[in-house]
Amino acid sequence: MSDNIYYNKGEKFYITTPIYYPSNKLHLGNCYTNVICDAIARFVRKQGKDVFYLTGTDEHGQKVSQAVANAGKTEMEYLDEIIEGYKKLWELLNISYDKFIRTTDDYHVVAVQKIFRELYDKGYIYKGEYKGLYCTPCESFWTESQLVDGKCPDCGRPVSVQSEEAYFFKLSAFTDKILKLYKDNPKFLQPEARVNEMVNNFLKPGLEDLCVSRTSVKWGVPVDFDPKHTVYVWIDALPNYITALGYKGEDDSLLQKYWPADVHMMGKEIVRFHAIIWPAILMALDLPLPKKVFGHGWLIFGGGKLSKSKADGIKDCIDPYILASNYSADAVRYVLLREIPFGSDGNYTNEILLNRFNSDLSNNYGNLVSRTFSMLKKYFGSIVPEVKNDDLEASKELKTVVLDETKKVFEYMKNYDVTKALASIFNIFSQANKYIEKTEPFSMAKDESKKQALANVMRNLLETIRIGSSLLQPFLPECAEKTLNALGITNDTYENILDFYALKAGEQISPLGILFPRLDIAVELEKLRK
Ligand code: ME8
Repeated sequence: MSDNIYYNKGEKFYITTPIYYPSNKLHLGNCYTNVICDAIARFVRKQGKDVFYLTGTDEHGQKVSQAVANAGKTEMEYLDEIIEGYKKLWELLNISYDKFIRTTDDYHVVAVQKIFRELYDKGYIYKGEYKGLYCTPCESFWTESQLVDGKCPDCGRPVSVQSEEAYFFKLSAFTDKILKLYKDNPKFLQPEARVNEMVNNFLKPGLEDLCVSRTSVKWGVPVDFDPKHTVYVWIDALPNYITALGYKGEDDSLLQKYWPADVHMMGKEIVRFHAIIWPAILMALDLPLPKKVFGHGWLIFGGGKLSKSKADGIKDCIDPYILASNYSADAVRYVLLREIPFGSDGNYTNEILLNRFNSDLSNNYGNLVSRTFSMLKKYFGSIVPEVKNDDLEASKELKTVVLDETKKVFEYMKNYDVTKALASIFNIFSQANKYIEKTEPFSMAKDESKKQALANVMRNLLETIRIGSSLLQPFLPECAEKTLNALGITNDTYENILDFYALKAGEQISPLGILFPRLDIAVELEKLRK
C-alpha cells in the first residue's frame, strides 16, 4: 500500500482466498478466510483502489474420487451440486468476490499442463520413483520426521506407504532462495510465528524434492506428454492464483494488470504450500512473487479446529446457513472477525455469538443509531441540524475519539488486522453512547435556551454514526449500508473520512427500523439445539 492510507484512487489490489475443497458439509470455520478477505476487499475498494478478489474450488484428487464412488454420481454431477452450495453460502454472507475459479475449468486445466511442461522443459521437473508416506484426506506426502506419533501432522490420521513412478519438482534447489526471500522481505510471510515454523521445520533441515505426479490417482489434470500421470493436486491448485488471471491462456491482460497478488490469505495449516512451494514454482517460472502470504488462525470448537470431518458429527449449530438466516450475515461475520484475534486461534460457541449480538450489535451500535434517530425525529423533525458555537468539553472529547479511532482503523488495516480495526470502530460507538449519557439531550430538550446546544449534540451524534458506519460497512455491509442510506449516503468512500462535518444541515434523514432486535439468549440456544 502507498503513503496515503485513506484514499488511493485506481491503485491495483489483488487478494485471494485458497480454493476450497468440495464439501457438502460447510461449517462456520470454512467461512472464516472468505469473510476476512471480503472485509479487506470492501475496505480497500472504499480506499478507491481497483480490487480483484478471487475465490474458488479445488476439485481434483483422490478424495473426490472416493466421495463420487460413494455417492453414485459422475464427478461433475457431484461437484456441480457442491459448488452451487458454496456459491449460495458466499451470497448469503455477502462475499463480494470478483471471480470464482474451479480447477475443473478448461482454461485452468490447459494452463496447468503448460506450467508442468515448462517446468519439465526447464529441468525443474524430472522423472523418478516415489516411495513415501501419504495422507489421503490431506493429499500430502510426509517424511518420517514430519509425522506426529506416526500419523499425519495436520489431521492426525494414519498415513500409508505408497510407491510408484513419478515426476518430481526440484524443491531442494530452493532452500536458500526461500530463506533469502524471508530475510529480504520480513513482511512476506505473516504473522511472524509462521516464519519460524517454516524455517525450523522445513528450511533448516533442507527442502526435499517434491513428488508432483501420481499414476494411482485418475481424477485430476493429466500430464499431457505422459498421460498415465496425473498432476499432484497442489501443483494443480496453487497456480489457480495466476491461471484465473489468464496465465498461459488466450488473454493475460488481467495478469498484466493485477499480478503479483497483494495478499494470499489462508489458514495456518496450508502456509507451507503457499510460503515455500508456491514461491519456488513462481521463481522457476520467472514470475514475480506475491507481496504477502498471511496464515490466519483457526476457529476452535469443542477444543480443536473445526473441520469437515468433525462438523459431520455435530448438530447444526455451527451451520453457517442456519446462523446467517436466523441472526443475519452481519452477525456471523461479526463474531468471526471479532472473536478470532486476527492471526491467532479463537473459540466459537453459540453463546458467544448470541452475547456479541446483544451486547455489541444490539446494545451498542443498534441502540446508538435508534436512540439518535428517534431523538432527531422528536426534536428536529428528522432534519440534520446546524452546529454553532459548540463549546462542550464532551463534544471535543467525542470528536477526538472518533478521529483517533478512525486513524487507528486505517493503521490496523494496513496490516489487515480486521479484529483490531473492528474493536476501534466499536470504541467509536461506545464513546457516542457515553456522550449521550454525559450531555443528556432529553434534558436539554426541556429547556428552550438549550435548543442550539441540543442541535450541536444531535449533529455530533449523526456525524459520529456516519463515520462509524462508513468504517463498519466493509465488515458488516448490511446494517452499515442501511444506516448510511438513511443518512442519504450512497457509494460511500474514504476520500474525506477525516472530515467530521460532512452531512448537510437542513437535509431530511429517512426512518430506520431496528437494526438488531435484542435476542432472548436462552430461547435462541434452545432453538439451535434442536
Ligand atoms: O486447504 N478455522 O481447502 P480447505 C479457520 N484446497 N479457517 C478454517 C477452518 C477453521 N476451523 N477450517 C477451514 C484447502 N478453514 C485447499 C487449498 S489453495 C491453492 C488450496 C479454512 O477447503 C482453511 O484454513 O480445506 C483455508 O484457508 C480455507 O478454509 C479452505 O480450506
